[in-house]
Amino acid sequence: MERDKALQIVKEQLTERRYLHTIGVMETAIELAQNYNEDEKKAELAAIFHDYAKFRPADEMKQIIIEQNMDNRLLHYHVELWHAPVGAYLVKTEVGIKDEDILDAIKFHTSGRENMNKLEKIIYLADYIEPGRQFPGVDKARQLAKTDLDEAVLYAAKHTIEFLLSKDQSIFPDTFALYNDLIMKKEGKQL
Ligand code: DGI
Ligand code: FE
Ligand code: FE
Repeated sequence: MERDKALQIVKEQLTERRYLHTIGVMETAIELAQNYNEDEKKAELAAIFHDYAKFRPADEMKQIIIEQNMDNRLLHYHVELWHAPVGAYLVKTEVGIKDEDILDAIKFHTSGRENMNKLEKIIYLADYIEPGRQFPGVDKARQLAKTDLDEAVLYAAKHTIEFLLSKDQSIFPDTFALYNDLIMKKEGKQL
């Protein structure tokens, strides 16, 4: 699908602010794809559609999670997590994107997971560091992203966990799985 067509479709699903965020994620994801030898077109489309379901009502997302037999742990965790897997489903059924790599990158963009592939990491990270993001530490993440994809993803996972801890929020286990996975791979390299 052409970029302009994809942007036109997603624009209808989003607020102006969230659309600008999406453009930022798209540009960042393409840069990361170039830097780390990933398919630029897949990165572009995954980024454009990553927040497709962001404004769907919680009831609708809950119903889809149940009816489509998705990971039912999601229902016990924060509603903010739901737009990622539900987005992957809706991008497939409503938009007609069938590429499983793109759909997985959308599905895991919020929580992350163990053993993420390169495209998943790129979307996860682009979402965290796109130019519109402003929070303490984002520049460090942007710097790491230039030289070491895993280090940058680890930094994002770690700081997301810290952020959620500081707000007394529950944390989805897959985020810890991502953190542990990258920390252990790093230890493995050092030992
Ligand atoms: O959709 P975006 O805002 O662009 O970014 P995102 O998909 O990474 O979602 C971020 C939101 O989700 C942010 O407010 C933190 C929240 N979040 C991510 N993982 C968890 C979580 N919230 C809880 N409670 N638990 C999580 O594990
Ligand atoms: Fe999101
Ligand atoms: Fe996003």
